[in-house]
Amino acid sequence: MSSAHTEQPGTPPEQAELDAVVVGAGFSGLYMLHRLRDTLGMTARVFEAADDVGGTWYWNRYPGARCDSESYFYSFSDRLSEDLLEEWTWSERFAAQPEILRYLQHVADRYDLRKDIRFRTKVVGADYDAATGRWTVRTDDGGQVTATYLITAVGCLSTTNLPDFPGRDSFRGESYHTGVWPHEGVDFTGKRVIVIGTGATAVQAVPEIAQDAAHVYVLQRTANYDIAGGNRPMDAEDGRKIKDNYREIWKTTRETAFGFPYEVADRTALSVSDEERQRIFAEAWERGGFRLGTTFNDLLLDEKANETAAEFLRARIRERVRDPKVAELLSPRDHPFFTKRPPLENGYYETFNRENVTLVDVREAPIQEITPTGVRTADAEYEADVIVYATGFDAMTGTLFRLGIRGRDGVALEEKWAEGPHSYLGIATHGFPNLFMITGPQSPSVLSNMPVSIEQHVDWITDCLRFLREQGYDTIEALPDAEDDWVGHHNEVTQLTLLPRANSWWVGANIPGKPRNLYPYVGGVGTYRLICDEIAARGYDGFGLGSGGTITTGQFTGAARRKYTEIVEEAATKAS
Ligand code: FAD
Ligand code: N01
Repeated sequence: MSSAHTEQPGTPPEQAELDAVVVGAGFSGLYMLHRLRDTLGMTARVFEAADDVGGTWYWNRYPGARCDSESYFYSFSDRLSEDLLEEWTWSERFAAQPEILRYLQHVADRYDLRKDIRFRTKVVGADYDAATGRWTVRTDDGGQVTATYLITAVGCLSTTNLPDFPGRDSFRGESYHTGVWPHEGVDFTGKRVIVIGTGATAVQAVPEIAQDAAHVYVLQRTANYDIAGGNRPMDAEDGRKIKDNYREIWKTTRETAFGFPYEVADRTALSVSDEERQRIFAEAWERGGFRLGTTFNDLLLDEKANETAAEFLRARIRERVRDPKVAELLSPRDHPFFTKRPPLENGYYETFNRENVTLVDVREAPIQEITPTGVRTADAEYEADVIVYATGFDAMTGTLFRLGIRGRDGVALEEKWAEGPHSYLGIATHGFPNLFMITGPQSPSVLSNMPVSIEQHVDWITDCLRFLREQGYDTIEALPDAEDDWVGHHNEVTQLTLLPRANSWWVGANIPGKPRNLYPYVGGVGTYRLICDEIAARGYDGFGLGSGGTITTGQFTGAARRKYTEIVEEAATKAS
């Protein structure tokens, strides 16, 4: 298996006493470092396993990789800098990986962030010492630093999932996981290629690979509802319009349910006639991107409403794929629309009209083993020169658990969360004082346009650290009652939606043995922000506060519960 990671000789291992350690140098780690250092004047170090900034956009270099939030809001907002918004112009509606990586490199340079980032350095352990109230963080180069605050910026999708197929290592050809793609690229010209998986990654990669390969076998276990992407170049006029309106755009992203600058329409799917519904779907389809999901407010809540969107999408597949049997195989029937993350596609379905592309149903005839020459399924053998694993990630907790975090009394995070995440707001968890998790499980995270959620968490953490300093504290810990209350609310909202119905990575179903829970919070980005703000405004309600590792004050009044109830009642009304 090839990897993008390049080993280079490092500088001597670090030994330092810091205010904060941040793990990860993607969107989250870069912005967090800027805030810690330049807003709060703290000493901070970022540890990053890769040899450059970028996170997702450093690792995922497979052909066709691009964002599916539109670039103009898949970036830092006016919270970071209005000048940067003015200065940077995106070349495409959905920028490709190299351009997003260049953007993040530009941010790192513009804010002089690299000098406090230690690259090629993996965090392998973090122990909380209750006697001193400090974290000791160990790195794979033998380094050891201590810090008052430990902030994870490790991303939700940064640990690859490589299924343990029998014989996997016996394959004599080349094999790659899309999430650790080689920097030099892969030449598919004239090669027979097997792609395993049909998630968002495969949907981007397959059309590109098919252009060069002799033949591509696409091994599909679950058909997805792919939405038209509608990518196109951005011209100067597009750029100007966005720049002229950025304040309004960013304000909207912070208030809407998914962190996009589109409002979810305030109507239910069955409240309009069939013709009207089709017209609304078709218009959203034409505009491309996730707008289709915002056409009606009950698509995630009501099965009948959902089925109208599902059938609209199946009809688009039938129109575009010539062979009716292939079209049917590509049409999802086993889960509601948007209960698995819908990929955005740009020509994916037409790819199956090519003579050199074969769709293989590995639900009907599962993969049995990887052989030296390819893949054997229950009913056939497929020979290949290259196997591409587009098999996704051990999302949300996969990377957090690999950090080796131990809180009070040496309890490991994975022990505490053995039955699934148990957090307060997805940011903190009892027993792990001064640990903050940017886009942690049970926060909106992957159910949102992530830069908006990342900025919200980073800004909230920054305000919290400032508050602690101003009040003479340096220790903060989620209280058990507050955490139970949050988890209870999280589960209640989840159960009102259709999301538990699908075997998605959102519920951990892609990883054998992973506890089945909804990992992201589905109550909405805008309302989640209000909850977090209210908790902060009440002196960090639900958190214990103190100094040197000792909590001396703090209570849980349930101040934000009013908001929880509103969210649940609103969802219940739409669902009925
Ligand atoms: P990441 O970008 O994942 O960065 C985390 C960093 O932590 C990595 O560089 C990793 O090397 C480092 N790290 C992890 N563990 C350690 C360790 N132990 N020691 C040191 N370093 C460590 N989201 C959207 O909202 N819109 C999109 O269009 C979109 N497109 C995506 C496309 C792809 C292909 C993928 C995989 C994800 C996409 N996402 C998208 C989600 C994306 O992950 C986030 O938008 C965002 O990039 C996350 O930034 P981050 O900084 O939080 O995490
Ligand atoms: O991963 P996935 P991904 N045998 O988990 C299949 C973001 N992203 O890398 O559905 C056979 O979605 C699995 O099958 P099934 C985005 O958030 C965004 O594609 O479990 N098949 C599935 O088809 C996205 O959701 C973009 O039945 C196996 C596939 O592998 C997330 O990253 C682009 C298998 C994995 O799909 C992850 O996307 C890319 C097995 N044992 C990614 N194990 C944008 O466009 C797994 N599969 C912005």
